[in-house]
Amino acid sequence: MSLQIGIVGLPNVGKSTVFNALTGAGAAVAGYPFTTIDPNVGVAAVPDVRLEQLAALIHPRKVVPATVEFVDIAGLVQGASQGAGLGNQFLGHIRNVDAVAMVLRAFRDPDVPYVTEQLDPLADIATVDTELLLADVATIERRLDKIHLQSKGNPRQYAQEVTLLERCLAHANDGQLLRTLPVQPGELALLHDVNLLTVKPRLYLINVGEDDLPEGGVAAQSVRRHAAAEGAETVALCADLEAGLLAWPAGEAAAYRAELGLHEPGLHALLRAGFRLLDLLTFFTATGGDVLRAWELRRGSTVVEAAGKIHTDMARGFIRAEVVAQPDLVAAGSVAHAREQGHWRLEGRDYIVHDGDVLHIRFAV
Ligand SMILES: Nc1nc2c(ncn2[C@@H]2O[C@H](COP(=O)(O)OP(=O)(O)O)[C@@H](O)[C@H]2O)c(=O)[nH]1
Ligand SMILES: [Mg+2]
Repeated sequence: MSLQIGIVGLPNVGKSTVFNALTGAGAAVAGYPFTTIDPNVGVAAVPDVRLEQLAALIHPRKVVPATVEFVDIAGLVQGASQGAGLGNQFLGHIRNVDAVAMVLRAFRDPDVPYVTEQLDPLADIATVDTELLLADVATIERRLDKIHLQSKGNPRQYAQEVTLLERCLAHANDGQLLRTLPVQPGELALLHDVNLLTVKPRLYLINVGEDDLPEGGVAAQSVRRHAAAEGAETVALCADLEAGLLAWPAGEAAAYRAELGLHEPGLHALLRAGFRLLDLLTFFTATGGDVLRAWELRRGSTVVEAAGKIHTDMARGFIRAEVVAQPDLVAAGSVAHAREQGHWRLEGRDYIVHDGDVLHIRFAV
């Protein structure tokens, strides 16, 4: 299953506008495919200049980009952790995604009502986080109660988890996101099983007015400082503008962006940030020169895991991988030249895939 990013935030901040723009962007970017799995889940193509460079070299019949899935999650309201609004449904959706993109309203528009009178993205982050933290506290308490019952005969078995959960509880009760709690690698797996909301990697998507582009103005600055302290990503864009420009001829859209001081669509920066957030890298395959494809893969994966993404038979019957780094292949100008220049290597099953590797898997079944 693909990794998913949940788009969350208060009502009327621009979540659906961003989601729909990501949909449209897929169609507009060189015919890259976008499919909607259900009205709230979409697959967005990740723009990658390396894919275009390879296409210019290989002239494939078809080009398939790497993808990221987005989920448009209903707006959160204060009290969600107690079931207010779509409370439980909202939190359940966040539980199912791998990372969170929190949309923050920094655009002014008297025609679009807002929950507060003043725009204050930091206060909005605090509102959402309070609900997420309350939900996490409830989850941890339930888990501790359960362990308490189960461990009567054998308290030692759960000692490590109990200590960790108590540390989490203290951290969350102190108003701190659990993703900022220092943990050991072994403890991470334990936390993963408990499925807490504030552990998930996070991106702040600051939806600014057109006047505040390209930097995003003071609101964006304060969010960036907040994000840096948390180790979160930030992207500032104007959702309305991004959505609107998709309907423009490419040249005119680019000229208008340039006037605003933007050198690329904000959606591209968002997609790249999402890719980093999910800790993904890209590898490429060119099957018989026919289909050139970019694949997303978790950082640190072996070449056998990469092969398994392409086809389970390739992982099962893996023999060796032929590997060339994308820049070396492009610089060489052809596979034959890359081989002559010694850039084409053979790697065994333990090889850890690098970002930009072009792979050809040798396998037998
Ligand atoms: N002026 C302005 N309006 C926006 C912007 N982004 C979204 N909107 C408008 O705000 C309203 C709510 O947007 P929507 O995406 O449905 O918000 P959601 O409730 O967070 O999903 C819509 O009328 C949008 O057109 C923006 O960047 N600038
Ligand atoms: Mg919406």
